[in-house]
Amino acid sequence: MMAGLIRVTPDADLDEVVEILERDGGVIVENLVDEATLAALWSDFQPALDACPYGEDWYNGKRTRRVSSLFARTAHLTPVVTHPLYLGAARRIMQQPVPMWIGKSRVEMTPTIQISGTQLIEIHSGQGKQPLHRDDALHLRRHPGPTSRVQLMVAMSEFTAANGGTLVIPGSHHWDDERAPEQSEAYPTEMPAGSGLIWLGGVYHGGGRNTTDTPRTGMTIALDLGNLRQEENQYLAVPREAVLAYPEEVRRLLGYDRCPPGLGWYEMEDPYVVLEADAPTPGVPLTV
Ligand SMILES: O=C(O)CCC(=O)C(=O)O
Repeated sequence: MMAGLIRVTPDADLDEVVEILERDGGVIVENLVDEATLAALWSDFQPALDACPYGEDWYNGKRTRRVSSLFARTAHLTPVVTHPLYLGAARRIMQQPVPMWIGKSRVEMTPTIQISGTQLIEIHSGQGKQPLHRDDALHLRRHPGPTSRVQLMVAMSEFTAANGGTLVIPGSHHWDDERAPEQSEAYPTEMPAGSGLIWLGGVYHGGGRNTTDTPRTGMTIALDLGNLRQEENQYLAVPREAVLAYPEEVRRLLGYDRCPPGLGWYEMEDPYVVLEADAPTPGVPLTV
């Protein structure tokens, strides 16, 4: 069996990172988030984490705190979600042109990608291992097949084997839907605060057991193909003012974008115009 995941520096070559991801299903990027951004995120998220109760079921973890709607809680996620190795790899892997006929025209349509789910996951002392799972199973898809999700887990605090660092089975995105994952095949993700684990949606993984007396805090963001339903409903989770605090690329990633040839339109237009309109009201023509 192959060893744990490869580590790269933030200035690694994108081609190399894509090759690693397609082969191993995951990669660790050192220093993905700079210290100032990490501190700003902690300051915006700490009150919500402190106020958050533990999960209520075995899957989400009865000793785990989960805080969602992250783009509504901070305006500091741009350098994280647009990191060249994360967004770059997600675009390269998922935005594959799809050929089709429209009448007698042979055309190719390239899908968009979108932010699907966001969450802080704080695993506390006494939390056991989460069942290993594939996150792209949310879309009830079959494996193996083209990647429809590329996900990031940023270590907000250090991840170790002892404190619940994400368990990953390298290469498991190549498996079919019959082979079951075994905990003995999984490697813990060990990385200092500020580093990030990038993995493909078809990779079996899960939160680890925390046997220490300090919590392990991770922040996950998932990018999915734009023709799939978002895991977390970003239109409900992130109010308009919070969306407007982000630059155009991030606003589009939050779902204000049209996936070719024509998914997600508003009044038959690119939904991005809704963010530029004065006061969009359903059924009323836009005044931009
Ligand atoms: O917290 C982690 O390390 C992973 C959690 C996870 O995979 C999940 O909740 O789906």
